This record gives sequence, C-alpha cells and structure tokens, in this order.
Amino acid sequence: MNDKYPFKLIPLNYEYSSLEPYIDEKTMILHHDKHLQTYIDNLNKELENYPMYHDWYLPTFLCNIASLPQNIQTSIRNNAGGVYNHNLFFDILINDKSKNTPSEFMENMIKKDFGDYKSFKESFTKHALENFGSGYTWLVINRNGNLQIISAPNQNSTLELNLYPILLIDVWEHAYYLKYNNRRRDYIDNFFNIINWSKVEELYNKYFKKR
Ligand code: MN3
Repeated sequence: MNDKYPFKLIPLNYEYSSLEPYIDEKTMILHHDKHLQTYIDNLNKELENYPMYHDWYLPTFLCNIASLPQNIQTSIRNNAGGVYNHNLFFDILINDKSKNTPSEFMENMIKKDFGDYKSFKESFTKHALENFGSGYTWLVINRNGNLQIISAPNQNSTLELNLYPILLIDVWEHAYYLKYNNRRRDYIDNFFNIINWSKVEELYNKYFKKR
C-alpha cells in the first residue's frame, strides 16, 4: 500500500464474494472498484500539478497535511485519506476462521488496555454506533504505546493525530447500506466475524519494530 503518484487501485487479496454472508459481493465490488477508484482518481488529479509531491507515500501526506499548500489541504485529507483508509480497511478483512480471533499475544495486549476482549468489543461497537454521519472508528496505538479506540469523521486519518492505526471499520453508509440498510449495529456485529487479526497483529508489531 506504500505506493506513490500516480496511485493505482490495488486488487483485493480475496474474492469480492468471500466475505459473504457478512459483507455482500455487490457492496464489495462497488466499494472497491467504484468508491476507492474515485478517491484514487481525485488524488491523482489534485497532485498532477505538484511534482514536488510525486515521490511522497500516502502516510507522508497524512502525517504532513499542515505543511501542504493551504488550497489543497482539504482535498488531500479527503482523497489521500480515502485511499489509505480503504486500502487498510480491505486489508484487515478476511473470512478465515483461523485468523478471525486474536492470538494469545493480541488478546493480552487488548486485556492490558481494555480489561478483556468483551469490553474492547463493546467499546469499539459503541464508538462505531455513535460515530455520527460518515467516518471510521479506529483501534490505534497512541503516543504512549497503548491501544486506544477513536472515531473520526469523513476520510480523516488518525495519522494526522499521531495515532498509528491497526484496525478500522468504515461506517460510511456505502460500506453497508445495500445489505443492512439502516441497521448499522448488525453490520458492526458482523464485522467482528471477518477481522483479520493476523494482519492486525502484523501492523501492531510493525509499529514497535520501527521505533
Ligand atoms: Mn468506504
């Protein structure tokens, strides 16, 4: 996902239908091929006239929004965020029972900051339900190295807040409306069946290796 301008659509590493019955094939096709593609196109268009940013990676944009020319800050926040967040979201999903529960190690990390897995799940669900309008709810590593749940609106990335994301749920209606209509809670409940905890753990370990 660390590609540069011109950004391209990265194929899913699973079938569009493979998250059934939790997320339907049609939603995945539209979400990946249409919604994500639009963010990619808009980002490339915005960067066309800024060759000085053509060697920047997505996280570089998201960590440095304030240093960009003021007239493109909002568009980069929305579109670089839209690409980064969707790539990450699709990456932390899988329909594979061997990966859909946290390892003992991850469970211990969750216990440390949330008491137990059940409390974490309840808190994450509550945040995602109360995330008003469009946005994402995130599990991040904060500056103290602790896990924290946070919601953000639109396509805002937590990288802008210096919070390193390891798990996120897209609660824009386009992520669930075809199958779930207004039943966001059912979508969130089912999301927990298809989290790729191996990937989440990989991201967790990557963060601590980098420091
Ligand atoms: Mn989306």
